[in-house]
Amino acid sequence: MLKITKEKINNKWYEFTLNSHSMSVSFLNFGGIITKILAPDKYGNKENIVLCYQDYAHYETNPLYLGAIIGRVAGRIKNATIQIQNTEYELDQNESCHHLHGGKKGFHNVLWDFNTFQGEDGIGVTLTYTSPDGESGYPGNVNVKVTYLLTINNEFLIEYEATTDKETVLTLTNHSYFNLSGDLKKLVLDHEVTIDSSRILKLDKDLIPFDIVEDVSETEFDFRRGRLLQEGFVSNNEQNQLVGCGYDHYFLFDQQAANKVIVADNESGRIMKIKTNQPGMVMYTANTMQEGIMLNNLKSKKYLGVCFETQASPASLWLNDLPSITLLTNETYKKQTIFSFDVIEKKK
Ligand code: FUC
Repeated sequence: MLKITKEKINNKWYEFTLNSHSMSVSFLNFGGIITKILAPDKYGNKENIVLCYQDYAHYETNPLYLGAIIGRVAGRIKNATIQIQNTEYELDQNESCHHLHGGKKGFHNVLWDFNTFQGEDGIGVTLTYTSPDGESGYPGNVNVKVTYLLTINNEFLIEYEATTDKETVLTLTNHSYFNLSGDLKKLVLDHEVTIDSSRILKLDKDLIPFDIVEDVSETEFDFRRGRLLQEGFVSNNEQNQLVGCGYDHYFLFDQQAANKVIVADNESGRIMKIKTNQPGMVMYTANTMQEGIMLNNLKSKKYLGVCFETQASPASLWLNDLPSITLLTNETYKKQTIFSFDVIEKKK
């Protein structure tokens, strides 16, 4: 029933596929990049529900950050500068004067060691990487372990663990773009999303959070009772318009619901639920996606996918009252995100 396969790609990487009776997840040991998630629709058709490049060579530069592990710090760090115990560290500036997604040599762009494992209820691969002191400007030698696990219950778990030998900052995520229509049949306009969140971070023109919105009630950011993504694409809300008409915002979870996020595509019947012990996530609806890059069967374009980047926000470095991203030498960073897949109603 459960099976792992491993295939050599372009003579330098491995692509692993975790197979259960009803779905499969494929990924590379380069960047831990998820290349495919095949999940059934309401008729039982298995189709790919994440964006992937047609040509594997594109993962080398990965301009869209497709499917990758993001670190050391996911998101933007203002002026590419951090301060830790009165020492200032200059990070890579890879988006004008700012630092984005761990810099040029972020975790999306390194080769990970791997170990496969197989249990009765699940199979998986543990990816490990040691990020040397000073990499991309960050202090501390950091040992990172990311585990991908597929269970017999159609759950895909991502577990993150990290330790450091010097106080540092760290917040990891995965940058998969989901499109539940299957094989990119349509844009994500009528994906219906529910989020356990009443607070978001407000962005400045460089997409850097500068304030907390304490109550999203009666705005396009209130997803507590479910909302179609397109409502934010056409809205007059200045925050939707600022990011290219859509969402690229950090949502703080309220911790009211077990599922922090629920995503449904009525036509295919696919439904994805997300549970996590992360305090929030960035929802990015590919508003500013570079267009024209060949994906599996069509070219990249705006609104072709949606990312749910569960993480703590780097804005905690300059805004009060947000969960910290500091990692101390006597701590182990331990986070988990579980994606579970189902269909709304099975059809014959
Ligand atoms: C997301 C966004 C960014 C960026 C990137 C590719 O995490 O927050 O704006 O475009 O992904």
